[in-house]
Amino acid sequence: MIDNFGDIGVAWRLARELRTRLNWQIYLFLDDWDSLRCLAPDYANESGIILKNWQENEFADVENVCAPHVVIEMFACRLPENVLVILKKNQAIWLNWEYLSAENWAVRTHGMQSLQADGYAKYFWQMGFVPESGGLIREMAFRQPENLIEPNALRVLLFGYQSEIWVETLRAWQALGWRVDVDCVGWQVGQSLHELGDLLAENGKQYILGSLKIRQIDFVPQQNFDDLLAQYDWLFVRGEDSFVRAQFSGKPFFWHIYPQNELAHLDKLVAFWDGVWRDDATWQVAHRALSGELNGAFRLPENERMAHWQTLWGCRADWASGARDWQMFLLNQSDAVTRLANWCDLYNTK
Ligand code: TRH
Repeated sequence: MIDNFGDIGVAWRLARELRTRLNWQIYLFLDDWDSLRCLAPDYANESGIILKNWQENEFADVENVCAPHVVIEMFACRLPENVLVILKKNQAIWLNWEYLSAENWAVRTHGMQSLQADGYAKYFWQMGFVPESGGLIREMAFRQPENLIEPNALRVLLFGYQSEIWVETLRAWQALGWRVDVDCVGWQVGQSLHELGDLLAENGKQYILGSLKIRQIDFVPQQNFDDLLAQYDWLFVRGEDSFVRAQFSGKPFFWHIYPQNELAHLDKLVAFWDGVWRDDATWQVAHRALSGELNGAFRLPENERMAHWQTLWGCRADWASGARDWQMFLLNQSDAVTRLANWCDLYNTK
């Protein structure tokens, strides 16, 4: 999808891990090569992953593709006819790899069969945060990177979608007199700052807003993304894959969820935070209010917004420790590829 990296981000991460961990031969079909180039500038050197052209609902270049054991349909992309023919001829396992959600229905439907009109079974793979779900993609080699920078101000990364709230947030921090180094990555936050307050200097330069220093930074390859996150105290992440990496980083974070029609994304948001924090400490209430506003649930009066930030600042040690607890909860579970390998083994012995 234009200007978004989540679909290819998850597909690429999964492809690499299936290859590295399970030694599967991967054919990855895609229609947006520019997005892949941003995430993986040296994708052509990735051994064991063969990239192929694909056009939604129309065409997939299946020339010289080996008979598949498993076909993964990412995010309900709908397989072209020629792929369906090969899949069925080879009696391959057919998985529908869904968007990540903490909602109960997602956990309930993980691994469920959906019989097609001709009786062929497709199975739902629901990534998730609990052992009963399809898990999260975490590389076998994953180690929490070290924070190498000795900060003399709070360091915050903003990777989100366009919104008026960015300007309001920065103004609140300024009014509170915080010393913050703010780095924006991706074009959307920078665009919001330009359009709404002209708070962002040209690439590479800093904009000073009271006690805030605001910069636009370059997009890094996906392999370096965890290292990037490690350099900040607070993270604002979005979508799906950066959201998961923020959780693995153990840093306090806000999730700017991909907006959906009729605010359907708010159910996903609530389901996630309800799972992370089960009590209602004052700072958690503040976090939820700010998170709701960021995600378009409501607009806070300025004084309330400031009060919530102040609360969160006062309780930043609790917030950080909550984030580390959640990180450990996730790291102590098996990852999606381990679960997938086990699931396929079980399937094959049926
Ligand atoms: O790009 P996104 O907004 O993707 C979204 C979501 O996945 C959403 O669910 C989907 O429906 C929509 O696209 C179409 O956010 P996400 O998922 O965090 O993906 C960003 C990817 O970019 C992730 O793999 C991390 C990577 N990345 C880098 O590799 N380097 C960078 O510097 C940055 C900022 C991100």
